[in-house]
Amino acid sequence: MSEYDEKVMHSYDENDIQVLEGLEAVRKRPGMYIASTSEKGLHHLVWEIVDNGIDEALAGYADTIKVLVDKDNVVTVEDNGRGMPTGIHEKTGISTVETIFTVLHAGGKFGGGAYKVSGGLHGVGASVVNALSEWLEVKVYNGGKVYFVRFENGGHVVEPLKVIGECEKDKHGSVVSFKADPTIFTETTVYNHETLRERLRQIAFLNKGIKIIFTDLRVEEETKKMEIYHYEGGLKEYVTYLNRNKTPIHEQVVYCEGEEDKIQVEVAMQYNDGYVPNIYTFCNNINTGEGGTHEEGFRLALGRVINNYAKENGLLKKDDDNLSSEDVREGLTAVISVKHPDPQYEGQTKTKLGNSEVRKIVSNIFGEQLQRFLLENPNEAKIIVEKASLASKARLAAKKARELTRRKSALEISSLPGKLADCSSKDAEICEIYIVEGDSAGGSAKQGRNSKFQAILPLRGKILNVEKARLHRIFDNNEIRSMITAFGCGVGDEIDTSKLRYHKIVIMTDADVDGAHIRTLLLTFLYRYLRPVIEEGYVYIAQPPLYKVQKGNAIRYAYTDPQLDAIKKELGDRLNIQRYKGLGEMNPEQLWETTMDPEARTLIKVTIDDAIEADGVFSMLMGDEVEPRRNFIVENSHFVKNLDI
Ligand code: 28F
Repeated sequence: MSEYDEKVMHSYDENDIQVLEGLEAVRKRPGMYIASTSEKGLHHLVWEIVDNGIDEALAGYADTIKVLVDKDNVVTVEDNGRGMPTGIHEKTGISTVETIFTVLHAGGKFGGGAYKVSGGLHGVGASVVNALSEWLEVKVYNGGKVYFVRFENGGHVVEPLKVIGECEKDKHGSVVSFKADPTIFTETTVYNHETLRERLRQIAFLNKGIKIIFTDLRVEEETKKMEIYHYEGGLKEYVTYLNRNKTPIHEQVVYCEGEEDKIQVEVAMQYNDGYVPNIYTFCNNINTGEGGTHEEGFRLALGRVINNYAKENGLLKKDDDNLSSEDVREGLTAVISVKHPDPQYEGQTKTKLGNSEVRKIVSNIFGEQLQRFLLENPNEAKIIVEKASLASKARLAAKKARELTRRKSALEISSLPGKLADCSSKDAEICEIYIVEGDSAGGSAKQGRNSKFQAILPLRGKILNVEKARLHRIFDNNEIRSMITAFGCGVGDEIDTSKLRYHKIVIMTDADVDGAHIRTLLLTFLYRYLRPVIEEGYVYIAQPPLYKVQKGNAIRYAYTDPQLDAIKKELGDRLNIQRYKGLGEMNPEQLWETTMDPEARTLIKVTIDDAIEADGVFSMLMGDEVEPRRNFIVENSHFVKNLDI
């Protein structure tokens, strides 16, 4: 018996030892209960507690959730609901509050039948948060009393629940504060402000009427310390927000909601003048990134209703081809949210909704209300049908262009782009391809590289902004065709990353604003048409140095300004400092030493943590509005990191 168990025995009877053994299991194998013990897992702790407050609000008893992060990364979550029950729990013999925080899955097992709506995917319960915390405190306000309990070292109660004071008779609610255990979260116990902010705002969009007040005391600027998310319009406002950097082609957001067999359905959508669809789906407030039956139901109804409307109103001739499902989604921003008492998740990442009954329910509810919207708003209806008809025509042209690309890439080696200096190895795992801006930098890279495993593809000038071009123009573009054929993994729906010829795709551009722009264009293209390549971690950004510092024969490179300062301090005076304006200024050896040599270089891996936010950022960077873009570039000198893409 470990010391851990012994301590437990002094204050608990047999049943409770089991309880605490449960929490010890969580500490031994946290990965079984939360995604990981990295930054992502750390944030899971917050979502777990916030979800419980949201559940209380969805049950109709609370309308405000406060989330506070203090300077030491202690998180406090508060709701104004009924307050966790303070009486003795029938099964455990301890207060229900303590039970909730010490019994695994207490919410489900001991629950009073009301289903948990939020969470779903993580939904592991407050006890897991307790188990993984250095300390955790709960306060309950109810009936004019303030109750309090504190746990330490992964869920050991310090003293049972007790009354510590009085409050106004009509005040009620629950407050949970905790400090994540640094011996579990060894990578970091520092919360990411943006991650918290984005998800809390999203939760507010997904649950109309609930007010979420987010305070982060680590933020320096006084006016930015607190933000309130509160959307009476719910998904309608979410769609307006998602289209904020785009140009909508009709004013009103289509909105519908309904319920059937305890399944709640909510849909909002609006077309913009772009070409890519942005359809986001949720079940129980969790983003179902792989889609599923709710999305299928939505697609079915969208195609059916728009085609029927178009035919009945003479916008489409009787023997014209139907508008395809793709056509009616062009430039569509939509959010589909269902709340389901018993969701089943499938797919590689378990983010695909599998419940088959949902397909029909969404299709019926959304279909009926979309039809009514079109009948009541003939102007919007006309705009929508015209957009889809144009898409249909463009689709046929694009098909031809795409077939051309595909046929070319089928012609093996000879079809590889002429500008590509390929590597000699054919082992994709070790192969790298550098996408380099400009011929002169391309020349240096070709001479400086290790040709065994490093291929160089120089691109000429600015590449096409795929956000602003239809498919056939994209596939007509030489730079884009070169990349697709060099990568070898296909594109769009037909992508197969197992065919990728290089497991590192490295974007190497100048360290100035133009370079940043080209990098963004390239990332936008990859994000829109080769997203799995980013998702599976094959895309990197090279970091060329900003300065060369020379003293006598010694040469040092600085990649950032602080680094330059450090080198200056170290080497003293009489330095010769050269600022690199572009890759072209480096000779091949320098380029190899500083940026391409795997032993010495730093590569930044591009990740998509939140594709929804990333989309907004791309649209903003690539869209017509100049002002937000300028602000963004000014505020984010290291923007790739902040972009989180
Ligand atoms: C800061 C996080 O966790 N809020 C919560 C309640 C309210 C009840 C409850 C919670 C019933 C049987 C499990 C009150 N009165 N915020 C929160 N607010 N849990 S968690 O009940 C717990 C379940 O066991 C509550 C009547 N019924 C339920």
